Amino acid sequence: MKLVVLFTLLAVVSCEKKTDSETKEKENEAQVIQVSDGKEIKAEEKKLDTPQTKKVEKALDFVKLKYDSKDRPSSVKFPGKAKHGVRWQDRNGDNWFIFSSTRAMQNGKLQVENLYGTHVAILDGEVKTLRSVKELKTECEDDWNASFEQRAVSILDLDKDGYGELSFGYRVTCTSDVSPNTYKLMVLENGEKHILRGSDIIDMGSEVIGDGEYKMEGFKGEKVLLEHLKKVWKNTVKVKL
Ligand SMILES: [Ca+2]
Repeated sequence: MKLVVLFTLLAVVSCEKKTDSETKEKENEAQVIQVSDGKEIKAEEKKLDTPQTKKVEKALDFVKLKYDSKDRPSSVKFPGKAKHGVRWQDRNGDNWFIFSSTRAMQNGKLQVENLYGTHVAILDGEVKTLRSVKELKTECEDDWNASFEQRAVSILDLDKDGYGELSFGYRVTCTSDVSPNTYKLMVLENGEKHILRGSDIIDMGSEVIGDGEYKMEGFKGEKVLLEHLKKVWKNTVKVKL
């Protein structure tokens, strides 16, 4: 009789252990299901916009997309008139970056352009402006000019964190003769801006002016982004006249 009780007790304990084990498996299954569910992932990712958390979460695929202004939703707002744009998908959703400009008068007659860059991301119908960049006409007695550098544009995900990195640049000048322009080259990632700011090099054939020196701003150890931007600087800093 005692043996029967002992076996019964052992069986109960064993059964309880098995039940614990099964429960753990079910929890694991539930986690897997949650991670596999695209909607659940998106709901989680909407909260993930801090550098501290973005590295540890599962990333959506970064994909560069074809930009077509006809596809651009009316909810993508930007100042002035669009000059061109780029588009990509990443963990922020459907990303649009619009290069635009407005016209401003200079010295009462000549028209100059104010430049704007606007990064808008759309996720599950929610529209967010992640970063705006602008270069406005400043006080300038001579000719003021600002223009985007098309050769500097790239969209990559070099650090593989699921957030696209948009690089672009523009030149600004206030001068009445031929002299180096201020050159600003930047990379935007998930609303953060890292920039190289300096002056460009003018190649006039018989003479080259400017040193192409720059200073770094906004870098906090993003080595891969800095190295990329340095290469872009080297490839785009010179202007041939
Ligand atoms: Ca990235």
